[in-house]
Amino acid sequence: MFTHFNKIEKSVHYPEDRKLFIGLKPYVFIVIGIVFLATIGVAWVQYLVYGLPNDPSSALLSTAEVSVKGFPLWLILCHWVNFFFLVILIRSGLSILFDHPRLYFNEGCKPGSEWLKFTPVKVPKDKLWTAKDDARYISPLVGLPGYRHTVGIARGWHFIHVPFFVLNGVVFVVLLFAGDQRQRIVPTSWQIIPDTWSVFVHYATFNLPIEPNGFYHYNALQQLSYFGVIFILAPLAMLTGLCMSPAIENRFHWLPKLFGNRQGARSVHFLVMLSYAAFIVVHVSMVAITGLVRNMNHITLGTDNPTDYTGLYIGAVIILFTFAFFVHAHWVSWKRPRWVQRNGSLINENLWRFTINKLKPKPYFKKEDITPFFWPNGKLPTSEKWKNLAANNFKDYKLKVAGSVENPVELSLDDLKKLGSEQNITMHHCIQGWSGVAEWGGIPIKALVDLVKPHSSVTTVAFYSFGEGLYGGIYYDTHTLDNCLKPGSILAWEMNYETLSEVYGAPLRLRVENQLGYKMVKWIERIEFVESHETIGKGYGGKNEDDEYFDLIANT
Ligand SMILES: Nc1nc2c(c(=O)[nH]1)N[C@H]1C(S)=C(S)[C@@H](COP(=O)(O)O)O[C@H]1N2
Ligand SMILES: [Mo]
Repeated sequence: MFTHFNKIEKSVHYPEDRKLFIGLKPYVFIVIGIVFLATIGVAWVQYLVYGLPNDPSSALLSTAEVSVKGFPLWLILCHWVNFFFLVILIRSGLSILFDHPRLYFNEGCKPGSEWLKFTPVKVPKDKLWTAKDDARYISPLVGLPGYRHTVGIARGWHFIHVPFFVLNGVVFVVLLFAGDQRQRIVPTSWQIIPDTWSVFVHYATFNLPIEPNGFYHYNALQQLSYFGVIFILAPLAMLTGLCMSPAIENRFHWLPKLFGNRQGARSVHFLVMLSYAAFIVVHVSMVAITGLVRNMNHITLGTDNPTDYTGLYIGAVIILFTFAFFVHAHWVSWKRPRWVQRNGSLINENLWRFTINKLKPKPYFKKEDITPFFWPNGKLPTSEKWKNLAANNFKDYKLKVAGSVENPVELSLDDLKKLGSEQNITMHHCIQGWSGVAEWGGIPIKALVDLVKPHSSVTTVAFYSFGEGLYGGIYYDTHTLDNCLKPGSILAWEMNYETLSEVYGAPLRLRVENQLGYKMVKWIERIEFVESHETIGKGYGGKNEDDEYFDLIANT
């Protein structure tokens, strides 16, 4: 069954303990309870005390003078394309979530402060427990691709489809407003609010309201739900998605503030997904309950025929196609993972390289913002060389800087400190989803560049670690020279005003603030200036890019 995993991969992706666990903070139950009481509870009180309100849908039964009838082809296509993308985004998103199965509203991600977690693990205090250790298994029946620590491929699927999901939405909204279909969805009077409530009271108390024919009219609640899904959920999904990008967050600090902070945005992104999922369940149920055959003709053929099964068959074919797509996507994920990585980069790298990758990080955080917790990640080096250096407080450490340069050098920590230093307080964005704010002190990479004088053909800087990657072999990563010269790009020997500790990357670690965490090599052994990342390792730009199909440019 797991022929696609070798032994090491199996131990990472298919752990012994695969139990699903859902943990909610008690206050979340109180919030859910209040929401429940404020809606269904109030509906029942109204029903029991005052009786059922008038059903506003009775006014919608006459279809004689309706001007907008049925659904044009563009609307039908956009609807199904949207369905298809939404399922991909939800399934791949869940796979991403389970790589850091905790959701917070604070930016430090301290274990125990999460409002929701999908892990039974209590982070141990007496031993090193990294964010990678903390990743959880998710069934491939639910997540795309599922299993444990498959965030690279999951992100591939997610981000390949995001631009098309957005494009489909833009096409839909433009055509909606270009013609008269907007009248069906966009409310024109505040009367929609009390009408929606009346319809809701009917549903909540199991008194099915009058059902207008959706070919001509939606009831108020239906109209408002469709409006909300299109004009509230979709923009929220996009906005909260943008907030999680290190390149964007670092330049536009006000953006994640709309949701409190980056983790607030991540939590809202998840809640938007839940709302979409809930909408799909209710929407599909209602389609089935209120005249499946007729409704399916509406949304596949654009006809209003209560007996013709063609619409139902077309719908079934679309759903079968979606299912077949996922079977294929899972096969591709394991047999052709580079395909996912390559297409992800074809679309997104080109999109980002000329846009958000150019943004310059801006200083923002203050001393008080430093978070009390900062997830550690990566495998401590096990080499004798590093251990011996560490035993002597890295006094004998020499950073080698070479490659295509005029003036290769070897520098001790003291030499480096003489060359220059700066201190920055920044937010770290791990690909897994967690973040943390810390102070970093070290030498601007620019000072090194000025010293070694790279040849004009150099485009890329490679940083090699003393430590190994998850699947063995030296950990390394590359950055464009351009990103190494951005504000905040430093080699740090100091964290939170103390000497960088072993766990966090001693003697030196990288900070390049517009990138995700995996690009910030810890335990740096040497630096090489090169013409292209393709000549190093397997040629994808870094250890995780080689082995775990991560992105070369990590802006999102
Ligand atoms: N050598 C090495 N550097 C590494 C890693 C690693 O596994 N090995 N992990 C990276 C990842 S995924 C992250 S999020 C950050 C974590 O830095 P921290 O331990 O300071 O939080 O280090 C990065 N640098
Ligand atoms: Mo990370």
